[in-house]
Amino acid sequence: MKPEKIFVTGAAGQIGSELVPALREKYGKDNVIALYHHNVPKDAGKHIIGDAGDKALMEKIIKENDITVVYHLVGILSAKGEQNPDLAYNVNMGTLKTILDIAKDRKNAGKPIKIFWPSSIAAFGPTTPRDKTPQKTILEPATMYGVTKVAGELLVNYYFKKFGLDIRGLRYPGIISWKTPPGGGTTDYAVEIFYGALKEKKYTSFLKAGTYLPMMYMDDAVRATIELMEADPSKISIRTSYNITAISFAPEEIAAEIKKHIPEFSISYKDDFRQQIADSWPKSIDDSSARKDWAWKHTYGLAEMTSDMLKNLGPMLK
Ligand code: AKB
Repeated sequence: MKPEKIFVTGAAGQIGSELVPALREKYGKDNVIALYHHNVPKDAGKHIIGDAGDKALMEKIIKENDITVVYHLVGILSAKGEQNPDLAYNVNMGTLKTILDIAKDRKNAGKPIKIFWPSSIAAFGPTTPRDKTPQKTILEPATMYGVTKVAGELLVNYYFKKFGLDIRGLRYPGIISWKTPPGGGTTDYAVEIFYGALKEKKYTSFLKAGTYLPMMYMDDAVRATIELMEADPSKISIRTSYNITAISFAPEEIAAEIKKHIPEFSISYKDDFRQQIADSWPKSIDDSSARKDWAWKHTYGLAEMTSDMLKNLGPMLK
């Protein structure tokens, strides 16, 4: 069997920068092409610099490299999206439609492409039940980012039903990682707090104490993404995007966990516009469909994640 030929857009982002090496490890370094917009890392490997909204370029890359799998990770996150809603709409919706249309043409030409597309807990909104948020529930987001996630979910489901494209998605919770910092999200406090703890032994949270949000360590997020894409299509009962989660905590709880390693650490609070976004999102998620359909299981709890973050980020900041 010919190896999968994989194309990853948004490769410099928080998830892309860890998913690309994981895919290269699994499928071979020459079989994974990364798309960078401007931030090209030193160890970029096989890559192309360009804009995911450039349809002609995307078509050329996919055709010339006989791409069979696309991880379309390009996107503007929640907080940045509220500061520039037009940008969030154009980037998030425009690039997704471009990739889907190319995949449709390729399928018609007998060259099907499997696609991964990330949704988010931002698809939910203030009218959604906030505890153990079910897979099927009210989707009335209060952010432009969330609007693009709901519209994106409906669009990928439409292309699956109407054109038979194999598209799979996850509603990611906040992702915590040490290799690349996130940018422009509401859950980013849970990463920034580690920088504050290690550099200054203090951190001012832009979310209030008591703000619970669903979260996941990057190792689990990368594994979930690859496991979903490797699952037999007969196991995939949800084509909009799967609820997925690992842990739920509030700022004071992660601070208490950090304090176990750095006793002098202290947290203070000064909330900003991101509080309103966080207040519109679930506190915890019911991901039983993912657990049942393709055996999703997280491995990192709050304690394991905190010690791994401190162990890895510490030397990087020296
Ligand atoms: C954000 O905070 O915008 C993202 C997300 C939950 O999708 N991390």
